[in-house]
Amino acid sequence: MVAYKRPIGVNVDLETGVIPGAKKLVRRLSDLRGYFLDEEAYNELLKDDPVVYEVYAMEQEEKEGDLNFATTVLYPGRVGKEFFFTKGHYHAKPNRAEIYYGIKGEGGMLLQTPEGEVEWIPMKAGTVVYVPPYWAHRTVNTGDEPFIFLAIYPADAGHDYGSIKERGFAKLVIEENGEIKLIDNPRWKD
Ligand code: S6P
Ligand code: ZN
Repeated sequence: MVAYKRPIGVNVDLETGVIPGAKKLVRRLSDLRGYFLDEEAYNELLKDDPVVYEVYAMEQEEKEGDLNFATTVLYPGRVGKEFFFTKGHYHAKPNRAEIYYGIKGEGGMLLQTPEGEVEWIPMKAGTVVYVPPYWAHRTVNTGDEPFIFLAIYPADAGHDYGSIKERGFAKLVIEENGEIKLIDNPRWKD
């Protein structure tokens, strides 16, 4: 006999990204130590320790076949030339895919295979991004207002932050002379 769970319907606040009843996670700059290239700029900004992003997650038990969903509110800002970003991760079960949907603001997603092949997908309200199995993914706020999006992912996907924390992505997303640029990450090692 199947133990039926109850369906859920919630309204995401499209201005703030809040999902009523969701679990809230806050990531401050101090949670992102070692992630940004410019350590001097990082330490200077750390005096205020700003919130870089918040996640509102509706998560189920980590079982195959079920789905989670979560909004992320990624604040505008930079550490040196680098735009604020989420930590970025592979899934602990690396073959699990994911869908993102842009709600507000502007930014993009950096994706990377374990071999270091990188893709950059610009995002704004209405953009749907398909994250294929095996690709690490990080979102970046390239605008001057909060960048808000919804993610839908398998409940058993999990997060593997380790290799991104150690090596980062092969590309950095920076602002230079008023332009958004992707440059090689000097700390990236194959
Ligand atoms: C989960 C999904 C998102 C991120 C969130 C924060 O699979 O990709 O909900 O968890 O955007 O990013 P991160 O890299 O700190 O988990
Ligand atoms: Zn994910």
